[in-house]
Amino acid sequence: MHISTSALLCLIPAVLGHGLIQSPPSRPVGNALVADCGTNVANAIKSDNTSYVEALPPAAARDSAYDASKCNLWLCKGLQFADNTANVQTWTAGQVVPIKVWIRIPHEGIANVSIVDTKMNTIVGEPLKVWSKGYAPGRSEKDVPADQKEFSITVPSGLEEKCAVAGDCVLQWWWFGTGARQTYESCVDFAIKAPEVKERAFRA
Ligand SMILES: *[C@@H]1O[C@H](CO)[C@@H](O)[C@H](O)[C@H]1NC(C)=O
Ligand SMILES: *[C@@H]1O[C@H](CO)[C@@H](O)[C@H](O)[C@H]1NC(C)=O
Ligand SMILES: [Cu+2]
Repeated sequence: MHISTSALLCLIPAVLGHGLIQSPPSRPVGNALVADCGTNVANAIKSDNTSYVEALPPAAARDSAYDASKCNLWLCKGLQFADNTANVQTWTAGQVVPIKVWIRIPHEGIANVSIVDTKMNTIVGEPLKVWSKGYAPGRSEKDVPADQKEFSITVPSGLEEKCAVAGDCVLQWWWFGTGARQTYESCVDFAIKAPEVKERAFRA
């Protein structure tokens, strides 16, 4: 009875938990999250930072500090760039970036890794990675295929302006467990550096 077991697992606070990006470092809980999303949301994420997004809107609704204009719970779980400035990655177009995901409790479903424009809240270009089925099957992390936990993305070209400033774009890993009907999100902050101009490529 896989489905009922995992449904039960979701209800036991001690084993709540699902996944996040471990490497590069993903957005953590911090003061900016408390200020923009409120203590209830911050505490919910603190108690299990791998847990699902659907638990957060009810927590926010009971908190007068929650400011929907600054805290989009459906983008990076509301986690804020200001809390992750120490971990900004600098990437160039074409760079291959290894990603490591921690899947604490699997729930089979769909997933993708995309660059999101944080002001517009829209995906920039095509998703860099898509699993249209069969993501995170099984009952424990060891059941999950290795290439769903460790993979790499290639930094697209053409983002030198849009994503030049860290915080304007984010790399978001997004996973939806179709049976559990739960969404997981984890975000890496980065800035795109223009490729180095090759000096003296041409000599007269
Ligand atoms: C998530 O929580 C674990 C366990 O408390 C902690 O070791 C890790 O640093 C946290 N990661 C993030 C991105 O918040
Ligand atoms: C990809 O992720 C976004 C969230 O960033 C989600 O809204 C969308 O449905 C996902 N698309 C696919 C094809 O998985
Ligand atoms: Cu669950």
